[in-house]
Amino acid sequence: MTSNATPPAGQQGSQQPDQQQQRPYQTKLVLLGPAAVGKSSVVLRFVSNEFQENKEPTIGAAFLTQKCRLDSAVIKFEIWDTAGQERFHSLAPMYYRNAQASAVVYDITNSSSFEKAKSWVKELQRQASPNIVIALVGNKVDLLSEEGSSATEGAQKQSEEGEEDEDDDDDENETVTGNNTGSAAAAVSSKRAVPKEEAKAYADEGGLLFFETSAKTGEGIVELFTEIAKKIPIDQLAAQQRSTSGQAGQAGRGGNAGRTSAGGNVDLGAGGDRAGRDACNC
Ligand SMILES: Nc1nc2c(ncn2[C@@H]2O[C@H](COP(=O)(O)OP(=O)(O)OP(=O)(O)O)[C@@H](O)[C@H]2O)c(=O)[nH]1
Ligand SMILES: [Mg+2]
Repeated sequence: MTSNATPPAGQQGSQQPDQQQQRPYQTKLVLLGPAAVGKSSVVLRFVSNEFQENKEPTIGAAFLTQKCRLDSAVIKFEIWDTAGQERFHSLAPMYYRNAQASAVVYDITNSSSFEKAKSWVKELQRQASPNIVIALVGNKVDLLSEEGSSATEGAQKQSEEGEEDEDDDDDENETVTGNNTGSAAAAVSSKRAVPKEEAKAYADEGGLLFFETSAKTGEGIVELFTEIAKKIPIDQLAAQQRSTSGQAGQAGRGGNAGRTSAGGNVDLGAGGDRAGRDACNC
């Protein structure tokens, strides 16, 4: 279920009066990566500071917002959490178009997910905005220290569900869920499959931010979004938002709202109840 989270109490109350008046810079951020690597869980941790062991696969995409307060500015992330199943791949350009930032997520216990993440990075470098900030995110680091955890079972269960979905689509080999199922259950184990140094070297080479995270424990999550926020070129964003304020600005969520309708596959259930939240975990 995505109707999980009640916003943590007290976060909004921590704002200082002068900070409340500071106008946030809207920043479109898209999460990409193969199925079941934890994209939605990373967002859920960031937005609501929660984790679900058995998070269901995203259908289409979900929209959520969260503010991140830096010393110099407040960034309001407008987050598009895309579906990793291969059958949704063709929708992705709708979500990364005009995005200022992207987090490309893989599962550190699944090397195939790292390969797929790299192909998402390539796609972004070819087709997204040239100055997009890209972060490579190796998720599920908690599995390194947990043998036979319930989270492992949860991930496996979700993979099985993902496989059913893919059966409908005759496309089961194209998702990472296929690597996490049945006899390959060991792939979702406590063993690291993607060396940190290798991923970091790849990220450095491509000028990407790099983080290892755990949506389960919260490790690295705030750092991820804070470092992305710091790399957003605020001056450009300000100029852009000034020039469009009389037009697209009136649409609330800006151009995203139009694309949501156009896509027709957006699952707003996960984020709709939080889309207007002002809380900030940064
Ligand atoms: N142990 C552990 N499990 C995680 C972590 N993040 C996600 N999971 C589990 O992995 C499974 C998949 O998580 P999701 O967040 O739905 O993955 P996703 O990438 O959004 O998947 P799609 O929406 O299908 O693309 C769920 O069972 C989560 O509970 C993590 O950091 N650690
Ligand atoms: Mg998801």
